[in-house]
Amino acid sequence: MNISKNLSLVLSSKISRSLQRYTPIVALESTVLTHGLPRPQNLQLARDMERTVREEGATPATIAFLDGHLHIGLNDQELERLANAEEPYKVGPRDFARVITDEANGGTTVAGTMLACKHANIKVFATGGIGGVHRESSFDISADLQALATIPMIVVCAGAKAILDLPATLEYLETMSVPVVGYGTDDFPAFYSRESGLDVSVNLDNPQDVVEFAKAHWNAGLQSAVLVANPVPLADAISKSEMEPIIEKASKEARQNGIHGQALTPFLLQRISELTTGKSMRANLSLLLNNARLAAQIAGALRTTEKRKLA
Ligand code: PSU
Ligand code: MN
Repeated sequence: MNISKNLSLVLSSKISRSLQRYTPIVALESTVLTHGLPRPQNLQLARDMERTVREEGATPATIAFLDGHLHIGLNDQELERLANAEEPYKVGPRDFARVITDEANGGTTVAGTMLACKHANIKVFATGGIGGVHRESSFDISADLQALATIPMIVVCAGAKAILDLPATLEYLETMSVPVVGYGTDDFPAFYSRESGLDVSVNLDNPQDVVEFAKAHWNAGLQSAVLVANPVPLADAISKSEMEPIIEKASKEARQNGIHGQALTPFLLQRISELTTGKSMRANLSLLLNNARLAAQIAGALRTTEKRKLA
């Protein structure tokens, strides 16, 4: 183990330029590539998400560890390396030291990506679904919630993954002062489904309003994130009643096989994809792109607001 290792940030040339010129940036996580999706869909998705962000006029920053260095923005060759890496780490905040000292490759979770954004001063981030309180064990609480509680940025997701205890997850977010913005909805989205039957904090339906809301939140002295919950596009949504028995079945299998900790979320996502013969994966891909698009629009609105303030 190399004990003198510090965090080494590697900014891609595009991200360095964008930070200098103050143009909009959207961070993208990479656990979804290393642990959330199978090959080759993972690499395809990574490229599609980056393209979607660019189409909306922002610069994508996929964040990941390569050889123990924290990369902010990957070029295509690096994306490919990550997507095909052998036994990559799943890197949340507590795994930073391990991936650095092992000089390993890893995909950053929502929480890990947020920690990276804090170092790189990136304020907008798109993901699929955040982690939360697991159903089987109320002690299995994703570090994503802790990161949302302490890192001030705008995180766009399609709600929390439906495999979770959603009421408990929302309670936790309330305790940690994380406002949940329903994007064009009063109902907290449940990842594969557009609705969960649970309330959001506020319903906003355009990027500018999201930015103003976030500014008001931070100006009130809070250091927590603003979570934007963007429902999966209608064409790819799966109803709650269709998903629930499948989630129950996958959760039961996880319990029977003693799967827990970091392995639980990837196991459930994969089992659900098998049980729905790929339908859940299509919903997953669709919502990821939808979130990348919205995050890019929000990043654009944020830059406009800040430039106006500077002028
Ligand atoms: N959303 C997806 N697929 C994923 C994840 C989210 O559509 O693979 C990942 C995220 O990186 C999230 C992580 O941070 O799962 C949560 O893992 P855990 O529950 O172990 O904290
Ligand atoms: Mn967990």
